[in-house]
Amino acid sequence: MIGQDYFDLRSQFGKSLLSLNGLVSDAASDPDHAIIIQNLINSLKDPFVFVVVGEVNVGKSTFLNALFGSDITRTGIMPTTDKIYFFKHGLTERRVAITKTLEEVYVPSEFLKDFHIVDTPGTNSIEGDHQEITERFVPMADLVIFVFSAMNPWGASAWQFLDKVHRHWMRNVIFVLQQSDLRMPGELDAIVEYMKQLCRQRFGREFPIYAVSAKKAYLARSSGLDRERLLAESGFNHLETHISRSLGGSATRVSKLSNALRIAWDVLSSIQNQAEARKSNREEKGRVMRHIEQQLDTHDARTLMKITPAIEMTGADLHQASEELITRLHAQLTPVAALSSVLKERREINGIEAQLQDQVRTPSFYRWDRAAAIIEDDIIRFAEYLGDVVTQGLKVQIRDELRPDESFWKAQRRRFTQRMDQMLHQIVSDLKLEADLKPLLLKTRRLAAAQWFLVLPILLSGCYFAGRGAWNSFIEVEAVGGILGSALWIASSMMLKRGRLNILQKLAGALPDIRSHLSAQLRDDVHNLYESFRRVLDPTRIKLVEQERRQTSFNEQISTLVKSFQALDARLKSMAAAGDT
Ligand SMILES: Nc1nc2c(ncn2[C@@H]2O[C@H](COP(=O)(O)OP(=O)(O)OP(=O)(O)O)[C@@H](O)[C@H]2O)c(=O)[nH]1
Ligand SMILES: [Mg+2]
Repeated sequence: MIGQDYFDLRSQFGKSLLSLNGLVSDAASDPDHAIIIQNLINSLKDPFVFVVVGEVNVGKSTFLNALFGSDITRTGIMPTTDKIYFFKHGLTERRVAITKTLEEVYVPSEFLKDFHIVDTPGTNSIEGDHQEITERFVPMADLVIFVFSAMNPWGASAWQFLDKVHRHWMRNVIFVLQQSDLRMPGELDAIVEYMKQLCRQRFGREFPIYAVSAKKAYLARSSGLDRERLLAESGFNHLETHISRSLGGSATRVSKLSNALRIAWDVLSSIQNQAEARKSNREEKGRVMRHIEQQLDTHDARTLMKITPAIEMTGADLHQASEELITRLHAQLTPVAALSSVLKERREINGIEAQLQDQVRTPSFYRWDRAAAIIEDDIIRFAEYLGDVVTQGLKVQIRDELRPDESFWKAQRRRFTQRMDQMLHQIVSDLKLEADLKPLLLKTRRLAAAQWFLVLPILLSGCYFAGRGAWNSFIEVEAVGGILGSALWIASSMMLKRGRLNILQKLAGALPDIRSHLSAQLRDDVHNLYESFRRVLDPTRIKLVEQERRQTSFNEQISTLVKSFQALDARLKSMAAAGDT
């Protein structure tokens, strides 16, 4: 196709402009940008204008049909072009008379989207109308094709017409020596040479001249039979190469595309700047977000540190209560107390767990309430700080979400002290002090009963032998009683000692236990409160990540466009250079 290179470049440019258009709407940039780009896209559609001039019957219309492989000028139906026909693309075929010498013809041929064709009557038939063509159509033409018949290229009217063409537009003129099939090659060469000479004499310049046979070219294109040979003989190949090159290198077209590209660059740069600004804005927000995360960790640790002494003190309370309990149990868990328990059990262990809990709970309650107040205070102050940072740094209004109301804090305090209390209760009950002591009391009481009711009668029966002076028997009986009594005493003492030791160990073990449970609980509570700030910030965080993702793809699109604009620029420059030479 004629001008293929130019059209390729133009369609590439068109695609780039469409991508740019996409970026413009994505970036929600200046509304003018969309209009500018739309205008640029429309301007690319500007078709080339070809004007054909020549004497009657030299084959102008046939030439046009052959050039575009289409029977638009209908040489068959209307052999003589009687007025100026301006061919344009239309969805249906339609003719609009503009003046009595000019008619616009709309034809649904694809190539007419890119080329507007002006077919003119023979210069020798319209002497008076030369002016309309030279003044109206030649200046708008990208190419003015002067057609001469190879049979007689010397008709005066075409040359006189050329005299009237302003020198400025002469650079767009080419000569076509039509109907070349009617001449021998040698004759054609001589004619071409002579025409060149004539041009030099008459206009002080030469025009590109191509000897062609439109008849053969049209046949090649329409019938397809012996296509290559006919096309080669038609001389159209050279002519088309020349036209394509001159279209691509057309100074007006190249500068038009270059201007369009420059405008598109401007829009792209402005979008790029906007993207840069958005990027630094987002990065700044990212920094603020990271700062907030750090602050959350720091404050979380700080609050925890403030209330850690409460754990130590609760530990100390438990320690003291345990000491007191141990002292009391020591007094009770003796073999003597066991002996006296036979008549009446005075050793009291029911309720020792509850006492232990009460002893720790009373001061702790006050402490945990204080700790809850410290937490509340810290959280409220952090919420204030966070509200400021978020408003200023992230440009988001979340103050209300950050500030829980009074009822939240009441419930929070109650839950907190309750949980601490429950934990204390759980740890003390898990010691199972009473459950351990009960069988010990029972066993030692039984051992004591055995001493009273077995050993004492044996010892007393010794007196009977002593009264009779049977000292040997006395000694034997007393020895048996003594041994039995000592054995029971030792057994009871050891059992009680083990019991005391067991209690001691359990209470000693409870101390680190309560510390670690309380710490874990506190850590969780405080952490959950600070964590709720993170949750409030989640939507903002997600938005930032999403913005970053979109921005990355946006930047990729920008750099793809930059590359294609650079490639277009390079091609336009080389086209301009080719046009200059
Ligand atoms: N042998 C030969 N005849 C041709 C060629 N081109 C056109 N003709 C014939 O020349 C005659 C004129 O062709 P047109 O294309 O109508 O010429 P035109 O210059 O448009 O004529 P007007 O519109 O009357 O000025 C027709 O009979 C064509 O068949 C060619 O390349 N070789
Ligand atoms: Mg014609």
